[in-house]
Amino acid sequence: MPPKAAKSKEPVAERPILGRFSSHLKIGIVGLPNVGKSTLFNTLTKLSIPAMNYPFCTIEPNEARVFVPDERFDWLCQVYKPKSEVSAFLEVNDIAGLVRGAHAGQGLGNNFLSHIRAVDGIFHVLRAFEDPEVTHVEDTVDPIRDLEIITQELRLKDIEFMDRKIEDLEKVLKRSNDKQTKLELECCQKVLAWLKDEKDVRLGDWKTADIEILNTFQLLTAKPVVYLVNMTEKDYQRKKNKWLPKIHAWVQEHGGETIIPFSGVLEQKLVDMPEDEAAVYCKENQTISALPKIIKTGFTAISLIYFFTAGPDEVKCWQIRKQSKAPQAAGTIHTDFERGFICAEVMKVEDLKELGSEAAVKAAGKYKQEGKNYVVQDGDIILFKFNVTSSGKK
Ligand SMILES: Nc1nc2c(ncn2[C@@H]2O[C@H](COP(=O)(O)OP(=O)(O)O)[C@@H](O)[C@H]2O)c(=O)[nH]1
Ligand SMILES: [Mg+2]
Repeated sequence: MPPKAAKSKEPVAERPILGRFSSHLKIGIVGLPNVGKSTLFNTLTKLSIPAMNYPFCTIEPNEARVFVPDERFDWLCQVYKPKSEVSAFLEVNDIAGLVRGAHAGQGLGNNFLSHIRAVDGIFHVLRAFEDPEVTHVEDTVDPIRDLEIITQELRLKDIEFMDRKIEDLEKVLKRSNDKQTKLELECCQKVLAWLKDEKDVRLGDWKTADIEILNTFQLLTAKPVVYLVNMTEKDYQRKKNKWLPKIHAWVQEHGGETIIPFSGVLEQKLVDMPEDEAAVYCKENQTISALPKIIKTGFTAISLIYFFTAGPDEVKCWQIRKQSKAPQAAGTIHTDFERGFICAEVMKVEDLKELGSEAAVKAAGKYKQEGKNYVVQDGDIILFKFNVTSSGKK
């Protein structure tokens, strides 16, 4: 993640983020077999939008669109009491287990790896629970070894990809001495050396030009990762597990991304109970579901944010990629909004909450008109002004 976000009105030119620039981003659940991936997926599915609400897109059984919990959204709905409420969602894919040797095709390896290529971020599930009933492909429970296996597989696949890319580029250069091809080749060689040094692409300090080239490749180790540690209900409840400190140390050494402990059995129990019973259970056992945190962290990890539109008809979260400018954001509502973009009228939920009404926010000078270079911030409430003539041109 970039160190500082553009806070001022004048957008600071942020370095582009590794990854696709799209508002349709998704995260995949990755890990060895029998670590709890599908258990996690199935419990998430209970919090998802039913597939029938998407008549125009195919939702595969291994895909779910999970509601993103948000107090700001809930509050806006309370205030506006709209006829329709549309919250943000995280698209999660359950990907079949990877095994040692996957990069070379073991256990349908290439197939699974191509599923990882199609997602924009990774929930890396680690097994830190013992259960003689549940076998482990590597025979013993050892999440550090598992981390090494998966990371290695993804890296080897990227190395193979870069090797092939470099070969292709060298062929092209033999025929023509094209400047752009040369730049690409240099970038690829740099990236290959990095990978061979056993480092993941997402941890590199790449220049803007390199990131632009890298973003055409969808490398597996370029994708953001959130580590999810599956443990027994008891370990999760007392926040203690013998593997946690070791996992923490490993992750610190390999990029320092977020680690979230959870318990597959607990989550399963909770979704199988009626809501009020689940609440009582959590209170009595002094525990909580980890799913809201997992969903929110995954959403942020893949660089998604959302802005709100709010009124008596509808309160809606519009999800966009971080760094989107106002006209692009408007385009998620309607292409006309982007084409005929005039300005965005923006207020913050916090200001509305504090001052009590739109009029009060205006009176306090906190209702802002922003132009086409405004970088939309998470949680902005926006009203777009646009103008499209009948000829369809601005
Ligand atoms: N004891 C225990 N078993 C679990 C837990 N999470 C999942 N399992 C069991 O482990 C087995 C494999 O889980 P599954 O989610 O299918 O793993 P996947 O292969 O990674 O998708 C199933 O029998 C689950 O019931 C957990 O937290 N504790
Ligand atoms: Mg599974």
